[in-house]
Amino acid sequence: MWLFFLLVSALFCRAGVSTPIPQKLFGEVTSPLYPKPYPNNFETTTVITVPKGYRVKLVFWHFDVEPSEGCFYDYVKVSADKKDLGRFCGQLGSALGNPPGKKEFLSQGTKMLLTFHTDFSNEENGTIMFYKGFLAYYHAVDLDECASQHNSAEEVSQPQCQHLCHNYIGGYFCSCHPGSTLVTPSGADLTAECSSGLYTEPSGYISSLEYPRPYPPELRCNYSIRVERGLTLHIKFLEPFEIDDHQQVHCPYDQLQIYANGKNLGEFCGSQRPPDLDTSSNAVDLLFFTDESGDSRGWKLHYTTDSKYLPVESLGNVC
Ligand SMILES: *[C@@H]1O[C@H](CO)[C@@H](O)[C@H](O)[C@H]1NC(C)=O
Ligand SMILES: *[C@@H]1O[C@H](CO)[C@@H](O)[C@H](O)[C@H]1NC(C)=O
Ligand SMILES: [Ca+2]
Ligand SMILES: [Ca+2]
Repeated sequence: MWLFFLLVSALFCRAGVSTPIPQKLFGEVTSPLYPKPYPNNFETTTVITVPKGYRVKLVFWHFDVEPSEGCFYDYVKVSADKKDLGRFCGQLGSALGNPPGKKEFLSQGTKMLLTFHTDFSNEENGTIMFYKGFLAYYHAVDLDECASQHNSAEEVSQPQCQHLCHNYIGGYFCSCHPGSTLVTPSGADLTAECSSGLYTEPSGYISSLEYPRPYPPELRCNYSIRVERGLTLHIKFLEPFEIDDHQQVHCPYDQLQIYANGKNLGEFCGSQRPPDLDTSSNAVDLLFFTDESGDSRGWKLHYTTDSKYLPVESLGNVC
């Protein structure tokens, strides 16, 4: 039903009201017939859409639209986030009208609208003029969700991280200060498609999907080990261990987080195996998040238990 609605609205749009451009990372928008003179009595709105997690950046490369006071006759109007970013006419480099110059237009959200409007003629002092219209290029730029968190003036309606926010190209994720419990990262459903699940045997192996071949993109996995009270879990990672990494930023793309009794034992990535862990706990969760790209081989661990009397521990604070 929903799909049907989308199809119908797409067809309706193509019939002339507006032209949605399918989500792409870059592209161009021109006036009709560009670089030939544009038609009179024309109005169209082009909707540029980029994927979630990106914003639209647009620049005019050629601009030649009938100039007028207040751009009353012919104009290009740029808008985004329900705000007008300007109404333009004239020629790049000319003082007549209001040409956009080399200005870069940037949206907050994933959409930018370009309305092109022309009146009934292109005449000046009785001479018919030929204006070529415009050529603009756009591309998707990363939205730094973590920066907008510090800048409350921006009206990005993103769920925000309570503790640490990590930006990456096309998205972001939240994490906790070490020693506290993770509340589901914003926007991330812990999906079940991870062979995730509950491990209750006293020992076993757990690995990322497809290991040792590259793991899939966009995972939100939660592997939980629960053994009887009084038993304590040991975890040893095997070779190869490989998770997408960054030289300056700590695990911005993909990461494996380990929690024991709700306490964060660390966030791991790169090609260095985590140390052998004596968790002093009978409950361990491994959260594995991946972004949309990469070809690292993943991880595999062997866990064992031994019995040791454990003091009753309080759980970490929810962050
Ligand atoms: C039209 O007339 C105005 C003033 O009469 C003049 O400034 C302008 O240059 C003329 N434009 C053209 C294209 O001849
Ligand atoms: C992971 O799964 C365990 C067991 O179901 C649950 O207690 C824990 O809260 C989950 N972690 C997250 C971050 O959802
Ligand atoms: Ca005109
Ligand atoms: Ca981002």
